[in-house]
Amino acid sequence: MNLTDHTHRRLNILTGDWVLVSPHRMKRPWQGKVEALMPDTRPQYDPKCYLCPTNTRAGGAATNPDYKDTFVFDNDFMAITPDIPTGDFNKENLLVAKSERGLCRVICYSPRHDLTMGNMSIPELRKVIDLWTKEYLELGSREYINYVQIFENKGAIMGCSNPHPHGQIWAQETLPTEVEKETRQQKAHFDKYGHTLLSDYLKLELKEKIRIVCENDSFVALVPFWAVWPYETMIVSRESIGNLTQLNGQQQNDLAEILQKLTATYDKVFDTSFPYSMGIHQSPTDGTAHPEWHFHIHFYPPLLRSATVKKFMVGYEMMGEPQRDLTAEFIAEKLHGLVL
Ligand code: H2U
Ligand code: ZN
Repeated sequence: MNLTDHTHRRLNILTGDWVLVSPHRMKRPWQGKVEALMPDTRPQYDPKCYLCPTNTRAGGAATNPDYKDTFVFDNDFMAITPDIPTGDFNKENLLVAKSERGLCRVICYSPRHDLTMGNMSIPELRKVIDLWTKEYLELGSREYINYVQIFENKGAIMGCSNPHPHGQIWAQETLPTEVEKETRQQKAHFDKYGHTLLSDYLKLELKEKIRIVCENDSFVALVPFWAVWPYETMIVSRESIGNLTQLNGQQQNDLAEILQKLTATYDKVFDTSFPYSMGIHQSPTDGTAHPEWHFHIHFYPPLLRSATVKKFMVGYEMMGEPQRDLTAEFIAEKLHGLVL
């Protein structure tokens, strides 16, 4: 069989899940046309935005300071909270539940309401990375916090409530499902071969060269072989580092650079401010060493054929497994061609 003509399933080595790929259905929606970006009509400051400097937050919860670069605050509507009674619930192993403690924060990337990662400067993005690192360290060092999930929902289509450039942090007691799967897969590989799963994977990708979007001295952005979302990408560190606190100054700058480049490239795909969910996957903060963990960032964008056509995970995908027509290689070539 070959991967460009015949239906096949690809293994996500990070999770152990499979994706069905039907390349013969690939209708080329791409005409090679690159138009100028639509001008962003958002103001630099929006008096009604809950996240702009000096504004009052939703429900009058607090007033934002006149912040000049990044700003972090406790989420006014936390999904996970620190102060709950703890315990287990179990009826005949049929109804099973556990209490979950943690906390949630919101990070504003910039005081400017009209920016996104794709049009922020490298020094500005570096400040975001510095704050992510500080938060990971501070929250992760709390006794009951065993995992810190940093993420961003961008775009109304992703359920993001506000276009002001911001992300979130949910820090909690237990490894959430996706992270637990990735920990298991990475540990099995590390125990067997003595190096991280993603270092071996990256070596192969750099040799094959067909799924690379862009790269710099410290990071590679690629479309993973097992991508589910049409424009899914992953940023992987060249070195086997486990988390943000292990990046040196050069690597922090390189991370800012590749985040800017990748998100700016996304904006060119459909001449739109590209929506996505982005998340940083890094080592758990449970007090034990995690040599198996290899730092990476996932981007899961929902768009399929245009700025308004979304991919829905429905039908077979809900009942069976995710499916795609456009191959990872096809999308990687397209994205690579759009990199400035
Ligand atoms: P999104 O990035 O998915 O839109 O979520 C924004 C978060 O910001 C959301 O979790 C919080 C919401 O609870 N928020 C506040 O904490 N205070 C506010 O005044 C508005 C939104
Ligand atoms: Zn704003």
